[in-house]
Amino acid sequence: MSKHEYIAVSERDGLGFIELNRPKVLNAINRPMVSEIVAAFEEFDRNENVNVIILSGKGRAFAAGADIDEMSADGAIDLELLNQFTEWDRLAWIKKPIIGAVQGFALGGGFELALCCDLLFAAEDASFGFPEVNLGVMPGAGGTQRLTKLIGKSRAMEWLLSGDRFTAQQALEWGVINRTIAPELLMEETEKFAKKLASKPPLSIRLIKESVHKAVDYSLYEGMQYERKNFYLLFASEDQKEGMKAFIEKRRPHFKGK
Ligand code: DAK
Repeated sequence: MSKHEYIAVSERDGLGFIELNRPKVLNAINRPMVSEIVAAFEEFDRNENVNVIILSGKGRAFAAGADIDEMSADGAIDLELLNQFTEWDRLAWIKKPIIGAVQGFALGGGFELALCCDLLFAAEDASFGFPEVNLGVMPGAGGTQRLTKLIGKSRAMEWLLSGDRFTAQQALEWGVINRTIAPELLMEETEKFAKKLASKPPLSIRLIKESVHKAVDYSLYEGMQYERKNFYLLFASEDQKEGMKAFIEKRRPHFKGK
């Protein structure tokens, strides 16, 4: 029996798959599901056979937000004592690249989860939004921060204040997602791209991801110092020796992730 109740987890060909698995409620994210998601990401991050992680949702949604039934009776002090965002924050520390494959709705906490991915591929009929304002609350798992850093204040304001749903096309034009894909090809195309990343030297991929994330928070000069240290660090890897030797010998490199 799977140890997961709310997600499905599998791995093959260097890829780790996490699928949100509450399709009857459009993958509404409840608390045990958050714990399962975070634990699955951390396990893949430690798993030597996995280079890239793909996150998707089962059924007609990626995720329609946090579970409203579960949240409806919460009080402010309950939430403070529960302190569940600390667990959610650990998603930011995952070192391997995460690709989100979004079909159907990505709303509220579901959209916030998507924004924790490094790359987002979406089905042409996907829709994104922050409807929290219509419930008398607001995003609490990074939505106002991550979206604003991604698309700027004006666009983020429109998205967050209106609570409207936006199409995948709009998300693409505003730089929220990387590409749109025909719904029936979403997983196939996402997997193809993920396999390309999985064939690259894993340490380079890891340190590029880390450096890009620093660019979001650091000043340009601090970020460039950070980048430089990571650049130097890669010269301590066997893969750097192999990559450059293979180029000189005009052959394909064999990377080991060391
Ligand atoms: N929670 C609970 N159930 C949900 C749900 C949700 N967010 N979204 C959908 N469902 C359930 C519906 O109640 C329905 O259940 P039954 O009636 O069949 O039992 C089933 O899924 C199918 O939904 P609909 O019948 O409504 O389907 P439609 O196609 O008509 O409409 C919809 C689809 C996505 C437009 C609609 O379901 C909808 O508006 N859903 C709610 C969207 C929403 O407001 N989401 C934002 C929730 S606030 C946190 C992290 C994040 C957050 C909080 C805490 N921690 C780490 C602590 C974030 C907060 C939010 O996300």
